[in-house]
Amino acid sequence: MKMKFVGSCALIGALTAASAADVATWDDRDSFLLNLGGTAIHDDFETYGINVAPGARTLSFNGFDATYDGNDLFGIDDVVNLGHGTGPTSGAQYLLADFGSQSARSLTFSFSELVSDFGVYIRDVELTSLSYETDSGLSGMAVNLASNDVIQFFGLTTGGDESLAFSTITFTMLAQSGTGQDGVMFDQLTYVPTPGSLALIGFGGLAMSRRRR
Ligand SMILES: [Ca+2]
Ligand SMILES: [Ca+2]
Ligand SMILES: [Ca+2]
Repeated sequence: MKMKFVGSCALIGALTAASAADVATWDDRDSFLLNLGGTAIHDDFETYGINVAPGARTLSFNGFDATYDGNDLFGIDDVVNLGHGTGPTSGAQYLLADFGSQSARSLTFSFSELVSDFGVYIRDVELTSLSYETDSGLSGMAVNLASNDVIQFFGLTTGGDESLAFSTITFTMLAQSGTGQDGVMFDQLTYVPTPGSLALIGFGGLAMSRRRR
């Protein structure tokens, strides 16, 4: 089993030992999928139009947004043979984000509900490594510097601890190992809304129906 516990001092200090031990990151998608805390929603980036373009912006998907803060290429792309790697890990499309050029850049996924678990394939990381950070205070290394066309998986599960559920997860490039852009492909994204967020949606719907009376 390929699994490692999240073990930062700050995290352990802020949590009980039991809940901290339930947080895990995964570099193997099959193991990640076996350890989800609820019903998963999968997005293969196949149902959107091609919209790759240069510049910082936010794109909306089904149940989440993706915000890129760089000035290079970002968006849904379908180029399979890139000449320096290949694109999707599944289907014909993927979410492309260019990192690199000696300045820190980030990609943030923002969810409309709190999520307990998140995972995604990250392909072709060859100039930098990517760290991750959630708005619930979880952070660490997502994927290490690899070589051309290597497919890596990053998964994060919170073990059902509602205090660790998050609505954003940000991937930020670390020190760059060379010059130029590093096109990185994200594909087969998975997230699990928490039962609490579903209850909140139900409650909100009830409140709205009451106001309409
Ligand atoms: Ca795909
Ligand atoms: Ca490449
Ligand atoms: Ca690359």
